[in-house]
Amino acid sequence: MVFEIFYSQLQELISVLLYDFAIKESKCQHVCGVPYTALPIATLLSVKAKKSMLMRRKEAKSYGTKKVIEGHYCVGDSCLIIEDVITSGSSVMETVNDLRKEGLKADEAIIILDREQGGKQNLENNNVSVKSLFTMSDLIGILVESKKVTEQMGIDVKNYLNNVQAPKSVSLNERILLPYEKRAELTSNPIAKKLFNIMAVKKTNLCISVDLTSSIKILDLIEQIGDHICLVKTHIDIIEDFCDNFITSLTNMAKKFNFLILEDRKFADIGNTIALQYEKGLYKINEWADCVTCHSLPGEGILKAFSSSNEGTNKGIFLLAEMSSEGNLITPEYTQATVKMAEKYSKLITGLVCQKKETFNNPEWIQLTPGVQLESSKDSLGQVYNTPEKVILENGADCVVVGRGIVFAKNPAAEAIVYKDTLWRCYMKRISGKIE
Ligand code: S5P
Repeated sequence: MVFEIFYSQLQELISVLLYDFAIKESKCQHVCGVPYTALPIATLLSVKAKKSMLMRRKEAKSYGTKKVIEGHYCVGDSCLIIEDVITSGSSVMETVNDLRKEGLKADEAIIILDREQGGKQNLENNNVSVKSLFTMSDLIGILVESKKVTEQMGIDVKNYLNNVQAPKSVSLNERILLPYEKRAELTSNPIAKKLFNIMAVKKTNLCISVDLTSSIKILDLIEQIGDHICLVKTHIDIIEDFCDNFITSLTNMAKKFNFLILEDRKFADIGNTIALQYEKGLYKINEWADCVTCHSLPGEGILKAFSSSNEGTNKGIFLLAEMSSEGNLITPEYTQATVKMAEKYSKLITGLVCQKKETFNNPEWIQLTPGVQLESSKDSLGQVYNTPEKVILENGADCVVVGRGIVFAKNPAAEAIVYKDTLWRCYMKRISGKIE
């Protein structure tokens, strides 16, 4: 969109239109252009509207004041953000965050062109109202009408914009601060919606990992702790006396106690094999598991396979972005590539299995974090345990996996209550924003 600065008449016309459209009546004291392409138009508007201009540096100076926001302002002043184009809204959000850190009110953004790919919604989720001079639909309509592009091209562009939406985002702090019931409203994955709601209603974010090899013992354990959990995580292939009745009993318990079932199969093969492992064989996982875990290692084919297997059904995937075990080979680049892959298949994704809050900030997904016991420790085979406080308050976990900490406790039912209460207290503290 930077082209407008190459034509002085066009620049003047746009600044007049923007001025009449949104600045004339505004009571704000300052304007601030999103660096760099909106700086020229923001300068023109600041002169025309006689409002002082603030300038946001993308990198703070390494000498002098080291300020990120330059200009004359007082805490509490309001500042209008000017941007040329929005797609996801993330550039506007960076400027908003820096202005807010200075104590300025930055609650309105004026945009020349909204590409209608989710940016407006993302900004509104962050309490920034958006006014755009044009939307992409307006522009395409004008181009089709004046026969500058064909009708078919107009339809293709609109379909593209509908299909390629920016991931929903709120600032990192807000993902962590938003209560589960709010996130249930935001998410587009049906299993994430259910799980957020179950956590909110039952007041538990405890997932039990029932790593036992006897079906009777598993059912007996769940009968004791069913009221205190939101999710049961199985490794179906370790059960020595597996039979279809076990699945019937497990799914009946899921209804009775209102929890979901996650089969921790950690799929990691080519798409075709995944489809067979998911739907066929002894376990027919797709018939009873609400969601499964899956590695991103083989590439997108794995998610395509689940997409077609799950067509028309309400299922979800937890993608492994990080692991809890010592010396695992996952690198930061792998983790970020996994998050990118998840974004492309956002509707299918219930959440990510990961260890750090920085891993993602999409509030639609659930951060499932294993490797948790009441004391930090390790087992003899590389498992690393963090405490409930650490994983919820520092590391951003939304739903916490506990296995042996409960399963092998002297009194699993009593221990489940201790975990549930501790984890819930940490979550309540987190959403209150009172984390030191
Ligand atoms: O990174 C991971 C991912 C998973 S799903 N680390 C893990 O430990 N898990 C699983 O969580 C693991 O397969 C096991 O079933 C559970 C942790 O069990 P615990 O007994 O160590 O609490």
